[in-house]
Amino acid sequence: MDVRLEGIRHKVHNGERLSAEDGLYLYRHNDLLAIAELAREAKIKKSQDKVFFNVNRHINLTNICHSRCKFCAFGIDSQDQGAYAMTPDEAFAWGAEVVEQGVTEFHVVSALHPDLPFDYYVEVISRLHQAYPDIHIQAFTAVEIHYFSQITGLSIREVLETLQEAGMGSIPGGGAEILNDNIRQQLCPNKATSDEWLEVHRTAHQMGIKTNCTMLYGHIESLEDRIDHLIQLRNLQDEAPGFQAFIPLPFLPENTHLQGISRTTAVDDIKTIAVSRLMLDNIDHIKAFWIMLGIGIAQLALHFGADDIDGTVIEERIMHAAGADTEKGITKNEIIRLIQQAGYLPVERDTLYNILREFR
Ligand code: V47
Repeated sequence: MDVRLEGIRHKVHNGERLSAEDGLYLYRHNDLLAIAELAREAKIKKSQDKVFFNVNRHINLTNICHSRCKFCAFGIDSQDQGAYAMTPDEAFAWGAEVVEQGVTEFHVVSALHPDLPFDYYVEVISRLHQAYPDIHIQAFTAVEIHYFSQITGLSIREVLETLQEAGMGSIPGGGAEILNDNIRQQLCPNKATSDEWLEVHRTAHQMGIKTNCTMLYGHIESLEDRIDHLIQLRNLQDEAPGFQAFIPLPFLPENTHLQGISRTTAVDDIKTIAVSRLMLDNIDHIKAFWIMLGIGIAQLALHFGADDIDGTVIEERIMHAAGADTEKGITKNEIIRLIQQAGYLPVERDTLYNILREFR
């Protein structure tokens, strides 16, 4: 009998918090099915047999970025071929064209554009919100919010208040990468530090704005760094609750400055989902983002603790620039089928996890 694993099992059964050492032990453990069993137990306690999805459209306003993170294949210079910045009219049209398809969320993220003023972003949100007040706008990662504060001189709270007034409903989880400044210095020195990223989410939560959180893994970080990242998210959630979902993002190396690094393996992806479910006892949802994991692994992830499979997405760009070979969007019926086939109950949700419809 594996005494250490039994100890962890005991904690999971009793709803006790796992330590950093427990998390590392699980990551290094080879009995995938034992880990699955524990993570599934934790998932069932949170969301029973439900697996959530939503119908959303990603709107990536521009790819012109001064940050140029080494892991990113999306951001480019304004002179580079393929550089674009949507006008507010174009951004509006991009959203408007899918409204008939039953979209309940616009997911708006872009890049750290060197010249576009904050007013531009406020205008885009405001126009979408005024025309479609019932569609939730999840917009701008903490890194973008921090950048808006830098270019305007407004505080983080003031930036958030302005966006909220314009119609922003919640904040996505991007830009977290790995919350370790040595690693950020190597990968993404020109954007928010770990503390700055956490501070944006802390402020949002204190204002009652819900947010998500992510972890970019499978590049230069160690397993210890990943566990430390999870614990920082867990600590913030204890201090100022507001994270709705955690989304682990496997690094896709194609077209990036880190091309010598191989893609993560299926075992690593699945373990990361399971360890996240078990470590993040205070975050309700773990999202298997099918765009990055691939549909097959995303489906398997539902047996390893994930209870959300993101949405229909409709035209994703950031991950496809980095070699994601999945479709740019899938239909609602396909999502329902892949959740049902995995033996779970598909539940269409809105951005704030209100249940819109169950597909029994
Ligand atoms: O912050 C960039 C990551 C993030 C690559 O909140 C890459 O519901 C892998 O955060 N390989 C943006 N990852 C996307 C994001 C997101 C996606 C879906 C749902 C939600 C949510 C958030 O994408 C970036 C960065 O961590 N990223 N380049 C790459 N080559």
